[in-house]
Amino acid sequence: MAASLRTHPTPILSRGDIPAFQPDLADVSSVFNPGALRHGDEDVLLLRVQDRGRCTHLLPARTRDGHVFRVEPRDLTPPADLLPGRVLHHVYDPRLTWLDGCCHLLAAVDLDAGCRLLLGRWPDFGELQWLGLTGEDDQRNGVLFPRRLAGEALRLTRPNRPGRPGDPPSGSEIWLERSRDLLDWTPVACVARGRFHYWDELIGPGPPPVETEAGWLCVYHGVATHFAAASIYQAGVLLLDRADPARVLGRSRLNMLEPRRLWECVGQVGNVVFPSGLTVDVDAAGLASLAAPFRLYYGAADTCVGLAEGRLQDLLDACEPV
Ligand code: BMA
Repeated sequence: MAASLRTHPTPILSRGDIPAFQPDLADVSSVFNPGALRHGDEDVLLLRVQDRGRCTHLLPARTRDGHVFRVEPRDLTPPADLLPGRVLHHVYDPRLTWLDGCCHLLAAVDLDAGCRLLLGRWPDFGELQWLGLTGEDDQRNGVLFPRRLAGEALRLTRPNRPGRPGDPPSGSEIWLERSRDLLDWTPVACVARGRFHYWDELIGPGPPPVETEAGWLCVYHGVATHFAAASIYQAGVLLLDRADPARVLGRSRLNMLEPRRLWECVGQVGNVVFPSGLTVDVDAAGLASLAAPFRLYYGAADTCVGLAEGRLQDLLDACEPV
């Protein structure tokens, strides 16, 4: 039976935690949707920070316990002219994955032409190396698996399709894709579709899949739209086959996390919990024990960062056969 995740009663990071090391970062509006990675005995985060011009900045942070953070006075946002002939408006919602012996990330990037995914490497958590767009499809959420299968890297994405006239394109499918070079991707299979009328009508991948003996545990976000009357962002989980992740073994019927606390319901965008980073100890082969405790970092109301905790077994228990 699905259990909801235990959440910390207050935000673990809010705008007052952002150091004012450059003028635009004095008194920022918000910090939310961080990417996260376990490295040694620390969690390394890449925070999405919005200044008062509603420009996005990416700042690193570290924590040992998930509560006390050192936010580094470094802005890793790429320059607006990174891609020849195109203007980058915002780079946001980075998902960090340890792959090929290095931290890699996929982030959403707003261009004039729409939203794309931008690939980066973060060697030794120093300078971020931006490697380019991973295609010209409109995509907002992309996350790399932490291991190649048969030499091919894998990712989950959320293709955006046109919505109602005037609305930004959005997505109600999660796709598995494969690639050798991490830039050129080929769709493999649709692994989840939004369930109209229920908690996850629109969906997108969240933090990197976690490999366990039972399969890949993939936390995702779902949006209930209530016939366009609301957008309530929640989180649930998918279970994909370990050897063939195109095979879907399970999915949570109930959400495991939903906006309930005041700071999750009220903010820049109300009623949002947006899971973006999950950290857990893994063995040398990248396998996590189902008994392992995890930390799930999530953006709350596009304003601050919350923390949910549990054991991987809780995620597995929430999955019902599909
Ligand atoms: C999604 C993304 C997230 C954001 C969420 C709620 O579509 O754009 O960055 O947190 O909406 O506004």
